[in-house]
Amino acid sequence: MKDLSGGQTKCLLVQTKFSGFSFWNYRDVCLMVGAKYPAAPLGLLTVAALLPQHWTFQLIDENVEPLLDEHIKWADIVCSGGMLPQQKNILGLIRRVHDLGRTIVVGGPDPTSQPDVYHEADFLVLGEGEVTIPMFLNDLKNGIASGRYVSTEKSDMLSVGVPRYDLIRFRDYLMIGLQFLRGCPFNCEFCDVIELYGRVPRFKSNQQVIKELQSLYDLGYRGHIDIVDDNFIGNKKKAKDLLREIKIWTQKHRYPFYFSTESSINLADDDELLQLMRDVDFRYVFLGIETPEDAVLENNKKTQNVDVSIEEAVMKLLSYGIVSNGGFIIGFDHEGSQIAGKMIDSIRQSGICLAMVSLLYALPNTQLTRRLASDGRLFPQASRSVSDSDIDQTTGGLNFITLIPRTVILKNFIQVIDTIYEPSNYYKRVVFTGLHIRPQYKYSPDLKTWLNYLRSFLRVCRKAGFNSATGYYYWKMFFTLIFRNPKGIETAINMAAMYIHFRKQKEFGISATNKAIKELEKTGEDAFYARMMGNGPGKEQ
Ligand code: B12
Ligand code: SF4
Repeated sequence: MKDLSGGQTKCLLVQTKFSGFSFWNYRDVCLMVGAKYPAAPLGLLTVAALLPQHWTFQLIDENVEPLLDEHIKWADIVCSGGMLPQQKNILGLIRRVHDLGRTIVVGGPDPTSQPDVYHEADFLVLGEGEVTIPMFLNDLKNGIASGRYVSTEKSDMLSVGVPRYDLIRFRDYLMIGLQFLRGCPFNCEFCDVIELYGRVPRFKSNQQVIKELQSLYDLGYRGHIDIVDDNFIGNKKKAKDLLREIKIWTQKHRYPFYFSTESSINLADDDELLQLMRDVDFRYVFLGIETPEDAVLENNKKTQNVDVSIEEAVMKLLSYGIVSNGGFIIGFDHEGSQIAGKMIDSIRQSGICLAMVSLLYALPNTQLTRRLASDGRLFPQASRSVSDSDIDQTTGGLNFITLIPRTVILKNFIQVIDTIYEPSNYYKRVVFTGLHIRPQYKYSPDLKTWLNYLRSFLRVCRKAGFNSATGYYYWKMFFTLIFRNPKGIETAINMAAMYIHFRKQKEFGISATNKAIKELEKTGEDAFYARMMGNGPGKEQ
C-alpha cells in the first residue's frame, strides 16, 4: 500500500447526495437566487481541517455537481460520511471507490450510530473527528490498511480548528454552517443528539467563533450563516457572551452576515438574549415544538415544552424580527385521536409558515429505539436506508409497530400537511408573519447582491404571482403588507418563495403516504408487521 501519511497524499472529500424530494432540499428556492443547494457540508469541511494540512484536498458535493471517476482516480484516499438518508449513497460510494482501487474512510453521525452497516469501508472513524482522526492517522503512518476507531471521550471544543471553508464555492449554497457548541442539556426520548454529543454542552471559545467569522469574511463570503447548534441557548450565559463579541466584530465589519439557528422554546423568555440576537441580525430560529399535547411531551421527556404557549413564543420572537420555523412530529405512542386538528390549530394560531411535520422516526442510538427494541416493536431493519422512500423523516418514519393503528397515523399526517400547505392557509400565515414582524435588519448586501435579490424577487413574482393556485394570495399578501407593514415584505416574499418547494413537497408526501395506506389496507396491518418484523412472507431486506 502506498504511504498515505506522506506529504503527497491527495484526499477527496465526498458529500453524497440527499434526495431531491427531501423537505430540506428546497432546490427551486436555491435556483431562484443562483445557488444549487441549501447547506454546505460543514462536517467534511471540519474533517479537512483535522487531517494533515500538507495533504492536497478536493471536495465534491454531489448535491451541487456530479462525482466523476476521474475525481476518485485523482485521489489516494477518499473521505465521506453523513446522515441516515445518505446511507444508500455512501454504501454505493464505498463500492465505487473500491472498484477504482482506492482507499475510503467513512465517519459522521450515521456510521457512528450504526457502524456495522458500513463495514465495507477501509477505515471507520467514528464519533467526533477531533478524537478519532488522530488515532486513524497514527495507524496510517504505521502502514495499517484498515481499522475502526471509536472513542467514548468527547472532544475538547477549544481545540477545534477553523473549518476549511476554502474548499467550497460559496455561490453554490444558500447558507454556510458554523458550529458554536455540541450537545444539549435536555433529554428528549427520541433524540440522538444527546447520545452522539452528550448532555453537557461543550463550547468553542468566543475567539474561535470570531476567527471562523473572520475566515469566512476574508474568503469573501457575505450573507446567511446558520449556527448549526442543536440548541444555541444550551447555556444562555455563554450564548449572551458570544453574541456580545459578535456584536463588536460585526459592527466593525459593517454587518457582513445575518444568522439563523436552532433553539429550545425558552428562548422567548429572555428579552436580553433576544435583543442581543437582534443586534447581530438573527432572522430565523428553528424550534423543536414536536406536538401540541402536553401529556405526549411528558411521555417523551420533552418537559421543557410543557405548558409553554407556542403562539406567545412565536409572537415574541417576531417582535424581535426573528421568524420561527417549527418541527412537529406525528406518531407518538399515546397521542390523542384529535391530534391532527390540534396540530393544525397550533400551526395556524402561531402563524409558523415553515412547519416541518414528520412521522416519528426511531433514529438509531436513542432511548426511544432502545425502548421499542426491548418491547419487541422495532423493525429489525429499522435504520437501514433500503428503499427510495427513505428520504427523510417527513416521509420515512414509523419504523416500528405503532400502538395506534398505522393507517390512522398516516391519515392524520396527510390531514395536517394537506391543510397547512393548502395555498390560502399557508398565505394566511405569511401575512400574519409579515404583519407582526418588527425587523431591524443590519446586514447590508453589496450592489451585486442587491441586483441578485431583485432578480430573485422578479422570479418569485413570476412563479408565485402568476400561478393559478397562488397568484391571488400572493398579490393580496403583497399589497396588504405594502400598506400595513412594508418592513415585513422581505420576510413574506422569502416565505412565499419557500412555498414553491413546500407545495411540491406536500403533493409528494401525500401521494407517498396514500400509497402506503393503500398497501396497508390491502394486506392488513398484522400482515404488514409480520413482514416488517421478519416473520412473514416477502420480508424486507
Ligand atoms: C445542521 C443540520 C442539518 C441541516 C443541514 C445539513 C447539512 N447539509 O449539512 C438540515 C436542516 C438540512 C438537516 C436536515 C436533516 N437532518 Co440534520 N443535522 C444538523 C445538525 C444540527 C448539525 C450538523 C453539523 O453541521 N454539525 C457540525 C459538524 C462539524 O459535525 P458533524 O457533521 O457531526 O461532523 C463531525 C463528526 O461527525 C465527524 N465526521 C463527520 N463526517 C465525517 C467524515 C469522516 C470521513 C470522518 C473521519 C469524520 C466525520 O467529524 C466531525 C468533527 O467532529 C446535526 C446535529 C449535530 N449536532 O451535528 C443534525 C443531524 C446530523 N441531522 C440529522 C437528521 C436525522 C436530519 C434529517 C434526516 C431529519 C431532520 N433532523 O431534519 C434531515 C435530512 C437532511 C436532508 N437534506 O435530507 C441527525 C443524523 C442522525 C443519523 N443517524 O444520521 C443529526 C445528527 C441530529 C438530528 N436528529 O437532527 N440537518
Ligand atoms: S431539545 Fe432538541 S437537541 Fe435537546 S434533547 Fe430535545 S430534541 Fe434533542
